[in-house]
Amino acid sequence: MASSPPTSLREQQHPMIRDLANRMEAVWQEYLDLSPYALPEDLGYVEGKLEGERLTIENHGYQAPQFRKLHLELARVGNTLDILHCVMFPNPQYGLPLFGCDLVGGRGQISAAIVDLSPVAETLPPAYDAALTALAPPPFAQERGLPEWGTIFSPHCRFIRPTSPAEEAAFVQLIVDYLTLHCQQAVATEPTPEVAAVILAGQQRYCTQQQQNDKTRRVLEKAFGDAWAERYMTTVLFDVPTLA
Ligand code: BLA
Repeated sequence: MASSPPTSLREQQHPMIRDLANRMEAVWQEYLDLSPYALPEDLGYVEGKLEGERLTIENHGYQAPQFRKLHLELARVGNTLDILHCVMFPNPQYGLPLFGCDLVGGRGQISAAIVDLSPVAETLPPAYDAALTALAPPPFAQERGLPEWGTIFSPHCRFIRPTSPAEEAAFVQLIVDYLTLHCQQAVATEPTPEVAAVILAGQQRYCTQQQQNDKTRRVLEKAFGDAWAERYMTTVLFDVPTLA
């Protein structure tokens, strides 16, 4: 199943996905001291078949002192489904929330665009709350309701279906604003090893809930089978570290 990428997938993807991928990597490079993160060897670039259409997944992994894993995934099913998935997992010595976003679309229309800074404790650190409130993001025409497993998200979570290129651009900017705020907060945070167990428990809860997203699981199961989907969801998308 593993092979090497022909050309960068993002060049073929929906413009909102391409723009966001480029801008997120630029923010990471601006603020963080990046080094490569090794994904399981056979899972960096993968191809499968979903209902006769080719599913291509391209993973980008980095780490930084504040983050044990920065994961940006681009995926495409034939010409029908385009996906950008990103989660930033802090090192457990840092009392930081989880940044996550997902763009899902097909046939030229993004149907789901979600971003959040999700707390690993009861609430977000106060500096985050204040800064996210101050962003005062614009209203979007179609707000979407969160699924049942979405209890992990903060009150600042935004989930929409963009209705125009202007809304797509505004939501990309909102994601970049959340990401920039997060990187600025992260580099200003000192490690506090005594919080590691609590932070890990919070990350564990986040991953357990995300693994219940049947829409993601179904796409992966149909292309690669149940066992592969389970391994992918628990080792690449939402793996939980143990205390070293
Ligand atoms: C929704 N995710 C979806 C949908 C699909 C995927 C097909 C349905 C689209 C829609 O309802 O319009 C598929 N997403 C994938 C796949 C991958 C992926 C295959 O990332 C990766 C290979 N999902 C995340 C993260 C968040 C997230 C980090 O991976 C949030 C921070 C959220 N995706 C999310 C939510 C939904 C969704 C909340 C809507 C689920 C629902 O309405 O039931």
